[in-house]
Amino acid sequence: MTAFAGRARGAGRAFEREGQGRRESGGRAAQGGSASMAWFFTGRERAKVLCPNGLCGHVGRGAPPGAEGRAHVCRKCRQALPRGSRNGAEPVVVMVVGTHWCGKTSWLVRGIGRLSEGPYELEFPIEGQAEAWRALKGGLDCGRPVPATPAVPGAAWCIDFFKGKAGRRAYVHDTGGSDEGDAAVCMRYRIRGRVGALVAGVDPFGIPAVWKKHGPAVKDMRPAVRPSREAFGATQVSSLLQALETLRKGRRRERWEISVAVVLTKLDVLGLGRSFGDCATATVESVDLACRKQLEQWGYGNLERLLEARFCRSVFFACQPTGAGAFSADAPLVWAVEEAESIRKR
Ligand SMILES: Nc1nc2c(ncn2[C@@H]2O[C@H](COP(=O)(O)OP(=O)(O)OP(=O)(O)O)[C@@H](O)[C@H]2O)c(=O)[nH]1
Ligand SMILES: [Mg+2]
Ligand SMILES: [Zn+2]
Repeated sequence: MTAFAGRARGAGRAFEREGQGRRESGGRAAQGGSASMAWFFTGRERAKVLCPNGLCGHVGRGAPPGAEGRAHVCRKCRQALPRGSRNGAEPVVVMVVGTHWCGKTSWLVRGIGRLSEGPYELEFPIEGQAEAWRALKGGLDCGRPVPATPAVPGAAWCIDFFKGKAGRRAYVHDTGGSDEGDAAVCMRYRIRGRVGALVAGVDPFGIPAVWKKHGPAVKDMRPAVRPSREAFGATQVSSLLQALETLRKGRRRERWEISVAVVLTKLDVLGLGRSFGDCATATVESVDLACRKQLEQWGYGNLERLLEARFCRSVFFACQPTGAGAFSADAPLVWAVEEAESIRKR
C-alpha cells in the first residue's frame, strides 16, 4: 500500500467521525430520506447558503426558483445554488490559481475524474455541472484541449464527495490565468476572502531555465503544449496577498491561515515526470521533496521560500494526466479540501 493510499484511508476515517458528530449534534444534519435539502430547509426556514459565484460571495437564504428554472438562486446575483448536502456539510472553498495556460483546468477536470473513480462517491449538486464536467473530461480523453477560463469570475465547481453518509462539500474556483498578475482583478473574486486552500498550478515551461533547455522542442509539439509565458511565482503571490489583505478587512498578516498545494503540470512532456520518483513506491512526502529539489535545480527555489513565509502550509505535487498514486491528479485536490476543512475548524 502506498502512503497516499494510507493517507486517503485516514481521510476517510476523519469523514466518518465528522459524519457521526453531525448526526449526534442534530443541527442541520440530515435526517432520514429527505436529507438532500438539509442545507436549505430546517423546518420551515431555509438555511443560509454561500453563493458559489466567485464575483458574489453572498451568504443568505436562496430566492425561490424563478419561472425560468427549477434551481434556487442567489438573491444577489441569480446564480443557481447547490442542492443541500446529504449530511448538511458546509462548503470549504478552494481556489485554483496560476498563470495563463499553465494547465489549471485540465488538471482540475482530471482530478475530479480520478476522485470519481473511488474511494469516494462523487456528486455535483449544482444543476448542469455534472454534464459540463463530463463534456470537458470526454474532450480531454479524446485529446481536445479545454476552453480558456474566462477572466471574469464564474461559479465554482461544487462537488460533494462521500464515503457512506459521511462526506464533504467543496467549492472549487477555477480562475482564468491572466487574472493573477493583476491585484485589481484578483479583488473581483470576493469569495477569495473565504478561501481555505489554494491550488497553484506551475507550468515548468514557464520557468526560464526549463524553457531555455526544452523550449525549441516544445514549441512544435503536437498536440500543442501551449507553454505559459511565465510560471506562478513572486508576482502572482504578491497579487494574491494584496487581494487577501483588502478582502479580509485590511488585516495584514505575515502568514495567512491558508494552505497551498503546488501542482507541477505537464510532466508527461519530454518525460519530465521521471525525475520525481517511481509511481509504485512514491509517497506524497517523497514527491513533495523531489519537487522542491527539482525547482531548486531549475532556479525556482524562491517559490518554496515565499510560500512558506506567507502561508501556513504548502505541499508540492507532481501531476501527470495518467498519473497514479502520489502522481494522481486528485491527490492535491483531496489534500487541499482536507486542509481547508481543518483550517476552518481551528
Ligand atoms: N502535454 C500536456 N499538455 C497540457 C497539460 N495540461 C495542459 N496542457 C496544455 O496546456 C494548454 C492549457 O491548458 P489549460 O488547462 O486550459 O490551462 P489553464 O491554466 O486552465 O489556462 P487558462 O484557463 O487560460 O488560464 C492546453 O491547451 C494543453 O494543450 C498536461 O498535463 N500535459
Ligand atoms: Mg483554465
Ligand atoms: Zn450570488
